[in-house]
Amino acid sequence: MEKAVKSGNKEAEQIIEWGKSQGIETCFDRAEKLKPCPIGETGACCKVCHMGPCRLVGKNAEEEAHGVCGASLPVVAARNLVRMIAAGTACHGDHGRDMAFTLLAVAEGEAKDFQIKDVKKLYRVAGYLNIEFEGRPVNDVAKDVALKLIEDFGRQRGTVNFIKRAPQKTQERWKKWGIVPRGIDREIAECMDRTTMGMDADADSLLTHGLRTALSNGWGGSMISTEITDILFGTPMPVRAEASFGIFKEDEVNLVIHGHEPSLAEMIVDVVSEPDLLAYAKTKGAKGINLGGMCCTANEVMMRHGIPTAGGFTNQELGIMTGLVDAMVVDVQCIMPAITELSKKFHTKVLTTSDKVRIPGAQHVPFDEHRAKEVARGIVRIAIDNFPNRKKVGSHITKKYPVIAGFSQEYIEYMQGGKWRASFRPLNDAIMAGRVRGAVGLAGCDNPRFPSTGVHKFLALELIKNDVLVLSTGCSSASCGTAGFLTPEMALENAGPGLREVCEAIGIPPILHLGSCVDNTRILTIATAMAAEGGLSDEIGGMPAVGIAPEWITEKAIAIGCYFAASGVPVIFGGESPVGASAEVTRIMTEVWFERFKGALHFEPDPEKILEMTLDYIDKAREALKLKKYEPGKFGAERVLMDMAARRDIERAAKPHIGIY
Ligand code: MSK
Repeated sequence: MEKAVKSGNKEAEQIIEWGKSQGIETCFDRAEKLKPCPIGETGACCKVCHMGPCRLVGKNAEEEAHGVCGASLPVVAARNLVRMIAAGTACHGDHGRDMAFTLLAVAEGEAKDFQIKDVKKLYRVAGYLNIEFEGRPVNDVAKDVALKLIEDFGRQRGTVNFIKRAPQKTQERWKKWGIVPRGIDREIAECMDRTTMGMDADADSLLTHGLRTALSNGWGGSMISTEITDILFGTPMPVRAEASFGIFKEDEVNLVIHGHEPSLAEMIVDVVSEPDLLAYAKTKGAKGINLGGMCCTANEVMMRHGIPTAGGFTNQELGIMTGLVDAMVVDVQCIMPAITELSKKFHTKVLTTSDKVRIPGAQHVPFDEHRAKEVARGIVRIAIDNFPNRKKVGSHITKKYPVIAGFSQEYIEYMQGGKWRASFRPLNDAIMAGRVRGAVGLAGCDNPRFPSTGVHKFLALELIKNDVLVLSTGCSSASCGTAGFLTPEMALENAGPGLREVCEAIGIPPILHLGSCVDNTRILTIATAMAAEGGLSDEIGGMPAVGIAPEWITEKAIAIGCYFAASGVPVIFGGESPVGASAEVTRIMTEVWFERFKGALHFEPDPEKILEMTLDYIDKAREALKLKKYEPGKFGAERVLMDMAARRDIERAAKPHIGIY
C-alpha cells in the first residue's frame, strides 16, 4: 500500500499541508494529538452504571476480570457493541422515518413542492407490501405505502415488512435463531434495556439481539429510506459527474450540501437555476451559482442529478479551507462540529437545517417540507449574499476527476439484458465461469487515523485487478471518486482480464457507485436477485461475496456490518476491533455467526490482510458452490454477454424505451 502522510488523496494532502503552514487545525491534527483510550478502544470499559466506569483489564482478563456488579469481559464487550448497533440503527431508522413522513405529506397534498417522480418504483414497492395499485390514484397508493412502512417503526409484534423480500433460506435461518425483527423502535429499545446493569449477562444472547436489531436497520429503516427516496426523487440511472475540490468555481457562488437526507438537497437542486436567483447572484458579482455536495447528501444528488462532490467525511473541513465555499448547508449525520469554528477563519456560512442537529456558531434555517422551495430559495440567497465577503485566503485546488455514478439494482438488471430481458443472468454466468471471481461491497467512512481514503483506494484497485467486481457506497464512493477510480476506463487500465471483458461488453465501470450509506440495502436486494437467478447460492449466504468497511468510523457502520453478517455476508472492517479485548466475543462474531448465518464480522487493521482474507472467502465460496476454480485469464463456457448494440436492437424491435424496468 502506498505510503501517505495524513490523507491517501493528493489534493486533500495539499490542503492539509497548507493548513499546517497557516496554523489551522483539522481532524487530522486532532487525530494525531488525541490517541484512542486503549481500554475503551477494545471494548473493555463498562460505563453503563455509576459503580464504574469499570476497566476490565489485566492478565487473564477474559476469565478473571469483572465489573463491580460481576459482569465479565465478554459481557461488557458485547454490551458495548450492541449499544453501537442500537445507535446506528436509530440513526438510519430516523432517516427512513423522515422519508416515510415526507412521502405521506406528499400523498396527502401537504408538501406541494415534492412530486412522486418514479411511479413504477412506487408500484414495485406497493407490490412487496401487498398493496393494490392497479387503477388507483397514485397518491392513494403512495399514502398506503407510507402508512404501512411507518408501522414498521412502532410495531410491537409481527415482522418488519421488507424481511419477506429476502431469500426463503435466509429467512429460515433468521427464524431458527430468533432474529426476525418485529419493529425498528422496539428492537432498539430492547438493546438499551438488555444492556443496562443487571440485565442480560450472556454475550451470545446479547449479540444475537444485536443482530436482530441490525436486521431492522438493513431490511427496515435503511431499506425504507432507499425505496422512498427512489419513489420521490427517481431511481438512479448512470450519470456523469465530477469529484474533488476542483469542483468549486472562483467566479460563482459555491453552495455545499452536506449530510444525509436528500429532501432539502433535492429542493435546492430544483431552485438553484431559477432565473431570479441567477440574476440576484449577478448583482453580487457572481457569474452563476455552483452547487456541490459533501458526504452522503452528495451521493444522493450525484446519483440522480450528477451534482459534483467535494468528497467524503474527512473533506468537509478541507472544503472550507479552499476559501471558496460561500455556504455549507447541513442536514443530519456525519457533520463535524468543528466546521463552525473553522469557518470563522474564512468567510463560509454554516447553516443547520434539522432541529435534531444544532451546532453553536451555525445559522439555523429550519427545513419545513410544507414550504420546501421557499426554504431552499432562502438558503441559496444566504449563500449569494455571502459571495462578496470572500477573502483572498485559502488553498485553491483546480484538480477534479470524472465520475460515473447512479447504479441502482434496477439499472444493473436493465444493463444486463435491456428493458425486455432485464436480469442478473449474465453476471451470474460470468461468476460461474470464473470471468468475474466474485463481488465486494466496499463501503463505509474515510477515517483521519488511517491515512484517510488510502485504504479504500488500495483495496478497490487490488480487487478489480483480481477480477472482483466492486460495489461502492457512502464515503467509499467518495474516496474512489476523488481518486478518479469511478470511470469505465478503470476497467481497461486496471481490471483483470475477465472483469475487463465483462465491463466492456456491458459498458460499465468495474467499480459501481451505488449511492449513500442507507443504499447499502441495494447490495442486499442485488444479492437476493442473484440468489433467485440461480446457478450460485440459493440464499445470500454462500455467495462469492464479501463486505468491507476498511476505514469505518460510525456506529451506523457497525450496524451495517452486522446486518450484512446476519444476512449471510462475511464482512471485514479495518482498524482495531471494538471487541478486541474479548476472545470469546470475537469468536462468536466470526465462527459462531458463520456457522449460523454464513456471515461474520472481522476486524483487521492490515489492509494487505484484508485483501487476502477477502479473496480467500471468495475462493472458498466458489469451491463450496462447485464453481470453476478461478484462474486469471482462463474462463469456462458461458452465455454470450449482450452488449449495448444487441440490447438496443431488441428494444427497437419492441417498443420505444421508457424507464428502466
Ligand atoms: S457519510 S457514515 S462517514 S460513510 Fe454516509 Fe461517510 Fe460513514 Fe458518514
